[in-house]
Amino acid sequence: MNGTVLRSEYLVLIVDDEQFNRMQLRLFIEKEGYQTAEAQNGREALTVVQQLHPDIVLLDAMMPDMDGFECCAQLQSLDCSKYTPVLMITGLEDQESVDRAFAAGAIDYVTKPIHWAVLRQRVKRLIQQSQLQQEQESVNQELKRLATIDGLTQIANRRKFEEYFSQEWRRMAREQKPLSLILCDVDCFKAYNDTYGHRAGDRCLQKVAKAIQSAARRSVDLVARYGGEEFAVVLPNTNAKGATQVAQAMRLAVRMLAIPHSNSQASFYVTLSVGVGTTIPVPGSDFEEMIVAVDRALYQAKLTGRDRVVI
Ligand code: GH3
Ligand code: MG
Ligand code: MG
Ligand code: MG
Repeated sequence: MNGTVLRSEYLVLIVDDEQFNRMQLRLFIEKEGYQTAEAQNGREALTVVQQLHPDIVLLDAMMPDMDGFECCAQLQSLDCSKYTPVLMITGLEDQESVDRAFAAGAIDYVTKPIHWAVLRQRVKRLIQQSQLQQEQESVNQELKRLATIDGLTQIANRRKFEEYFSQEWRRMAREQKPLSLILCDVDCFKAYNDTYGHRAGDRCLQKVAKAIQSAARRSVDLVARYGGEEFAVVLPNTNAKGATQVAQAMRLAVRMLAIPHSNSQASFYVTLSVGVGTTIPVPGSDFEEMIVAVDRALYQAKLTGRDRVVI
């Protein structure tokens, strides 16, 4: 962290009920190159934090109309400030006050009269740490997102499918509502690769994934790449009729891509075989059986000529 250059636009919120204290802090903080905002009590501080999103809060403990301890606790519970460091600056030196401040979520504690050289270092370090923490947080979120996405098609991967299907299985069991599952498999895809090459096969899978995705219209529907040229679709709160309509729409969407396939046994174009199943899950039961049943329906679609939906 040494050598990190601080942005000049960092905003420090100064919260103190005494105007003289605020002024003294402001002059010092601004001389250090920060911007400042002020609040006279905890309640005002909460409002300012939500409006201006300061990078750090310097918080007095004893103030009328919401003291520093209560304010600090509330800042932790706000989405916009849960990572904002709170530095308590107070005349209270007793153990109970120190304990209360840390219990409320303060990240550090400085007593009055202020040791300015120490305050300077603390403010700088706390802002740096909080910036790093926020960067780390967004990297973690991105990694989490990437772990659920298939690299080739950019739709959900099998891991995401299993997580979502199991979650919706339990939810539909609780609510005693129908859950539908669709499994799709591209027809004669080995022959497609053999005819047009593996790279063309990859591009075909990307288009097929998009077409299937476009036929799943609700935000709760999940389309995932289940395996090589297989896709799984989770349709919560959907009965057999609804699921069959979605399945037909998916089959048609792929057919309408009109991707030529001269060596398919089913058509002159790339087509999809689709298996559909619907059930109201029994609470506590396993979802594996449903996957097996829908896979069997898909197999029937293959046996009976491909490019079709079987329930
Ligand atoms: P069926 O109609 O019975 O499903 O026949 P099929 O040829 O589609 O089925 P099979 O399981 O024999 O072959 C699947 C093929 O899909 C073989 C495999 O190389 C290809 N495949 C799987 N994943 C990918 C991929 O990511 N890219 C490409 N280009 N091909 C893939
Ligand atoms: Mg005070
Ligand atoms: Mg297959
Ligand atoms: Mg296939």
